[in-house]
Amino acid sequence: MINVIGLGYIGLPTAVMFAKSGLEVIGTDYDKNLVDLLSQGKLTFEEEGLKELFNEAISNGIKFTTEYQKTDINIIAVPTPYINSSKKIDPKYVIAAVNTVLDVCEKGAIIIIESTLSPGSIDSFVKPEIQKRGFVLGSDVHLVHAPERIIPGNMIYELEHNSRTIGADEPEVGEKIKKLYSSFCKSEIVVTDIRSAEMSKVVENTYRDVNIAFANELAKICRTDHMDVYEIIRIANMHPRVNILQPGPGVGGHCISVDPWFLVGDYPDLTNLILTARKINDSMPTYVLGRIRDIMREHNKTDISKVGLYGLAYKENVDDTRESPTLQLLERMDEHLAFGVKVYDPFIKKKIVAHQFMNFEDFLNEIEILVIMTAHDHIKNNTDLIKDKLVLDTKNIYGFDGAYKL
Ligand code: SAJ
Repeated sequence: MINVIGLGYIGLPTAVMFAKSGLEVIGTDYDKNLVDLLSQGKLTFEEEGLKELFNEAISNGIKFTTEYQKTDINIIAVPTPYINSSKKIDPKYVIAAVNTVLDVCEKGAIIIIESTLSPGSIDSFVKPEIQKRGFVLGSDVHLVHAPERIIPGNMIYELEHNSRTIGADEPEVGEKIKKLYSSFCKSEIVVTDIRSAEMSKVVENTYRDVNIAFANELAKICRTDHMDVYEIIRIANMHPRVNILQPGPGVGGHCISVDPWFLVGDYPDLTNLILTARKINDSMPTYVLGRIRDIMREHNKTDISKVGLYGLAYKENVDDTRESPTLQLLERMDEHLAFGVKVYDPFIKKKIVAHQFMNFEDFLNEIEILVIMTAHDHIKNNTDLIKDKLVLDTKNIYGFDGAYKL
């Protein structure tokens, strides 16, 4: 039996995927409310294809509980936030989960950590915790790091089709877990040591952050000298060895905007490029604020409450608002005493910020300047409704000639 601990964005899809493949799965989370909802067959977030998979898992007998299970396979998928002041990882949830597994697990159990960890975390935080409790690593308990790689919006497809990494310091344990994941993963599964697995995960997200920062810096350069950054990127990308990403209003989500900080926190003297990239991406919401101010000035507008931000989610077609550029922008506005800006996102069904509208047309009726922050298909399919607005299109989705860009 597999006990999946932490039923959030990663744990839940992983648990249902194993259950769909016919394995006995129990999902554990300390949030009783969440466990109750899942036990009643209700999903806690939206994700393409998740509902069908969840229903299949239920018919295959998946159970949800707040209790840790006595078993030999334990998968931990709890959050790993970073400490804002030191930029280092905060492993407290992983440590707590490991300790509770140790309270109940069978002798010889395998603990698989899926949560992202900074390189060396298992050696410095997890192993000492296990040894302190008198467990012998490699016989009483075995450790594996199997970092996830799935992208919100396409999680289910990617769970099956992305290759993945299994980090284990005991090769035979690595091979056993590789076999376990191949029950649903159709792609290559690489077995390596724990530290390389930790590092490669953080490197993947840092690579993307640095490359997005390059695109964002180009957008700023091009704006200064009235060049079209999108045209320049399009042309440059025709070179066979160039692949520039797209500029945008900032980098959100719980991965790309977080993981590079682990490297900065651990190697402060060596991370010039990575730190600069982080700063560039973090500067983008303020940059958008400057663009809004330019447009207001150009049109002699002074009323900030006539500005509407479209999109609260951190990226297109998801309902996830963690670290979202729009939330970052609202924070900046708040600091500058610019209150009253209107907000709308078709994916966000709960009020989470002031002046948030639940109906698109009501929102449009209240505003003169529309700032597209998230490229949901919804806005792409409704461009005819925004023709009479001044549009700042930070995602370059809107072909209309008069639209302002980053
Ligand atoms: N973004 C840009 N320009 C781009 C691409 C993205 O501004 O050209 C922005 C997005 O709008 C968003 C942010 O970056 O705000 C991050 O979005 P994303 O879609 O690039 O990635 P995430 O954070 O949703 O998921 C990433 C993925 N990692 C990589 O692509 C290397 C995913 O595979 C990981 O599983 C996930 O992080 C994770 O959990 O680590």
